[in-house]
Amino acid sequence: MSDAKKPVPVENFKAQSNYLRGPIPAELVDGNAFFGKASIQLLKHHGTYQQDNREERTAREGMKSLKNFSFMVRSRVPGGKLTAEQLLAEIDLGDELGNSTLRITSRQGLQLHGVPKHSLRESIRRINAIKLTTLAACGDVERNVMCCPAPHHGDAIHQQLQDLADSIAHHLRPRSPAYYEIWLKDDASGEEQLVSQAGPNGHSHSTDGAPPSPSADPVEPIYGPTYLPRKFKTAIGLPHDNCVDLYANDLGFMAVVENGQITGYNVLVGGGMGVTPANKLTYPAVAKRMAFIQPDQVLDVATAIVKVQRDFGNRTDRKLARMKYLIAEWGLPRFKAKVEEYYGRPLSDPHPADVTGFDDHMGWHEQGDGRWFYGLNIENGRILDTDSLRLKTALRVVCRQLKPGIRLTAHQSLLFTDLHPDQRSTLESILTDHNVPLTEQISAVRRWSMACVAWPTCGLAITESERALPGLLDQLEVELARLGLARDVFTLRMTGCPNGCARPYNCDIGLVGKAADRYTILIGGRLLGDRLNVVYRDLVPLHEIVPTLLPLFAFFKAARQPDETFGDFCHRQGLDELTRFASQYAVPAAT
Ligand code: SRM
Ligand code: SF4
Repeated sequence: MSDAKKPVPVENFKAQSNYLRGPIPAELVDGNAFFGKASIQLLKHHGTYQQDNREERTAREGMKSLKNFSFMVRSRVPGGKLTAEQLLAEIDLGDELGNSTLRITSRQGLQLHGVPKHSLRESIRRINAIKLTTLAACGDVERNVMCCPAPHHGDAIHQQLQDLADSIAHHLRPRSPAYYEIWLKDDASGEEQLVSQAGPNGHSHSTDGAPPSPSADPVEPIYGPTYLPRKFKTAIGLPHDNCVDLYANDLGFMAVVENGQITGYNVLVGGGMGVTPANKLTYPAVAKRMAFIQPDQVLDVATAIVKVQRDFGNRTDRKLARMKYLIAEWGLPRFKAKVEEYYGRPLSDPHPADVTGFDDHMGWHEQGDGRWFYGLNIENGRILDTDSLRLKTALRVVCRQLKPGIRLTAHQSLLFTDLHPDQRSTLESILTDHNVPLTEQISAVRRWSMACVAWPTCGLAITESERALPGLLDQLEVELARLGLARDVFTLRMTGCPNGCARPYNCDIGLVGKAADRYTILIGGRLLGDRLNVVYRDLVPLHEIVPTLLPLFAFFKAARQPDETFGDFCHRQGLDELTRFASQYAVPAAT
């Protein structure tokens, strides 16, 4: 990074904000429906984005188009673990203050959309009142920490992973009191509202980074006054169940399990999906395996890695500021050496264990304690009621009547947990009565797909995604059934722009919005998420995506090896062979 270059404006906004305050308090009460430039950037660290419904922009002759501003409010939920009361309250907030929907995100979080500025404070206060938080759900800090949500109580492992997710989230949270001052202080008494500031469930103990720095910032001992150069994402997973997509994260901890015990973690660094096509220096990356550490080293090693990115990540070009670019610039050995210097001790080489499986946890499973959990597939994570599907109402009834535990998955779906055997049929009846398809009734391709939000609220969307994928899957289901591939499992992920919010660059089929109504088709990644896919076709109109994929499925059907997955098949054949087959493929006549 050249010292001569100037920091980007966001860096100045952070530096001048007095630890994430800036003009937010004044602008919150200025009577406008929007915030200014600095506040917009700072607000992200408080968990909210200024947006507008892009379909409602009205162009008037001679005037700029008018935006109808509203806010997306994201809750950070480590490991996606919630209570029924918390889910109910978020659904209520969506109805009372938002656009009547709630969305489960691809990182086990929850989002309200369409919250007007005058309801922002109330929404954040009410989220804190139910012991959730929006702090650091977005912004240049540690984001929601993902971990496998399956409540397998037959082993101690899953509980340890959840405890670790809670510990990391708590340890790497911003410490500035700005969040509490701005959103939670009682105006009349000046008292802070009681919020969930209790420590985590007690995992490994940590200092605030080793070796202790004499110049540690008094307010933000880990981040300092300008926080990180960019967002930072951590996930914790298991080799046989990489349901959190470890390799797509800045930092991944893969538990190594021997004789039923976690003996340590492989540390993966530098994953990230975002691409800016206009900037040829940007690219998606799967993480690299850096080290093996003991469970009690996790917090300090995580802190050391965060501090290396804090001190050496690029602050002059946000497009190149993620940790993957620092690792690429330095090479892994130099990066590891710097982490060791910050940590204070050498780190072992990675354990040979690696990811071997991926479980979406859908359907019925015994928990190991006599109770059951049920994974319900929620199409693209959107919880809403329509004329035909009353999902939101069904979830309300389930939460009130059965009071299950709730876990959000990294595939935008949810698990109802801790159900007694005699509640199983009641759960299914409630869902069926509200026309909510049971997971078992959903095709494999739909179940293993996901789409990002995109239009109309995402300001960066180029194409449709969430609203386009269901129709595309309708067509694809017919073709896959015709080919006898209806039961094959492969991941299909769509995004409305190249930023990659549904992780489309390491799955079997990625569909990435590139220009109006046109998508890049990527193939050859896989469910395990440890390999990037490659561009098969660019700028394919939405209506031609299924016809473009069809020859590949026909080839797969004809030439696959036993148990070979679609992504592995495409990877083995290579682009030239796939293209050769597709060019000679004649679509069978309809019967
Ligand atoms: Fe994302 C920006 C939605 C997961 C990479 N993402 C955005 C914004 C905030 C658009 C913006 O900056 O104005 C989107 C808000 C849309 C809306 O209306 O809600 C947005 N991202 C989402 C969610 C809601 C997608 C979803 O459908 O579930 C996910 C929220 C997760 C959460 O709870 O925290 C979401 N975003 C991801 C992921 C997947 C992941 O983390 O596992 C990625 C790829 C992994 C990564 O970070 O590399 C991702 N989002 C991005 C990027 C590209 C970052 C980069 O390195 O270049 C942006 C753009 C940016 O940061 O400049 C972005
Ligand atoms: Fe928006 Fe692009 Fe992310 Fe989709 S991938 S939510 S369009 S930023």
